[in-house]
Amino acid sequence: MKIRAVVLFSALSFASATALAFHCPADMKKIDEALAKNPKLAAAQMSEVKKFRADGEVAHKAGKHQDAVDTLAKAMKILNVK
Ligand SMILES: [Cu+2]
Repeated sequence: MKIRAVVLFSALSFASATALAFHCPADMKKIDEALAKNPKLAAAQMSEVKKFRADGEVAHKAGKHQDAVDTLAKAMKILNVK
């Protein structure tokens, strides 16, 4: 019974880590698409978006997917994309 729980738990945490790993590129794509449309943003907002986008990619490549998703979410909030 205990072993089952451990197996189930590791399967679940693996699945969520994998889901997050796919989440970041999807978010980056949304940000890039929004940026390609020349959104009407103040210069300060635009530089924030670009910073969050870059930081998110760095975190993603470092394997810190939760950090990446959180950072990319800030950029998406400014761009008003979901
Ligand atoms: Cu990631």
